[in-house]
Amino acid sequence: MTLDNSRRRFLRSLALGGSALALASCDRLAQGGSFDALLRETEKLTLRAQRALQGRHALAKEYTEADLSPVFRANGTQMPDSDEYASLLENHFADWRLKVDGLVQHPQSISLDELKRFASRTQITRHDCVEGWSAIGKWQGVPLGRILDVAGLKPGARYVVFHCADELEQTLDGSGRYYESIDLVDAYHPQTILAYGMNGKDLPVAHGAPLRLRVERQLGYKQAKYLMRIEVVDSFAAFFGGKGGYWEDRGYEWYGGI
Ligand SMILES: Nc1nc2c(c(=O)[nH]1)N[C@H]1C(S)=C(S)[C@@H](COP(=O)(O)O)O[C@H]1N2
Ligand SMILES: [Mo]
Repeated sequence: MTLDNSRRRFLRSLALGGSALALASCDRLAQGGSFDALLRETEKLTLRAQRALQGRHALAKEYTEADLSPVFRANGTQMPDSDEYASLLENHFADWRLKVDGLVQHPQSISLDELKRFASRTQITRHDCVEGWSAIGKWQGVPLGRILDVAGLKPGARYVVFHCADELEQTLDGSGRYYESIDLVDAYHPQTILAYGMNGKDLPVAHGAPLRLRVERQLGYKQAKYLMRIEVVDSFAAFFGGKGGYWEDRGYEWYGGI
């Protein structure tokens, strides 16, 4: 019996209900190889059920080079407007450091060269902005989990807050500065990376140079650009509007699941 045949019979037995399924299964038991086919079908059902249950652990779809968008639009800040950023850029980010602090055992100050020496991950994914546009890009960077492991989480750690270089509004209390946050499930997701490369080149300024977050199961506004500091916290209630991000403080969902 061919696989196609056995699949058809399996599906038909499902349509016919329990007793027919029992008969079909016995039939299969007698036939060895086709019983394997039945198992494979069952496995597929289990996988689908698991994915549905796991939800946030599932991988975002990855694409191929042929799918890359010819134009990847830049959105939000495209050049941070500060003297500090201007001088970092002028020096090709040689003086830039990623600070990692908060609820960590070993606070870090990591240069771009050091980041590039960690094993990297490259992924081609689709970016979806709430404003209604999407683009497929290739991202290269260090898994965030690797950096968190180097820093060592302290008990009580629950969220990772990303502090960015750009201000969207000039305010006295700093609440106009872009920031974002994710929980540790997303922080340790294999596709969550600190990206320094885009489409095979250094991350362009318009897209967040020298470093941005890619958290692929979530919407565009979670993909914080111009990273300066990563802070591990037990709550983000004390930051600015208390909702965990610049746009969240202005009404967007904190979990921007796609
Ligand atoms: N620091 C910072 N990060 C940001 C933004 C921003 O304005 N500043 N805009 C967000 C939004 S709404 C989107 S859609 C993406 C846009 O990324 P892109 O410019 O690479 O397309 O960055 C997100 N991250
Ligand atoms: Mo966006």
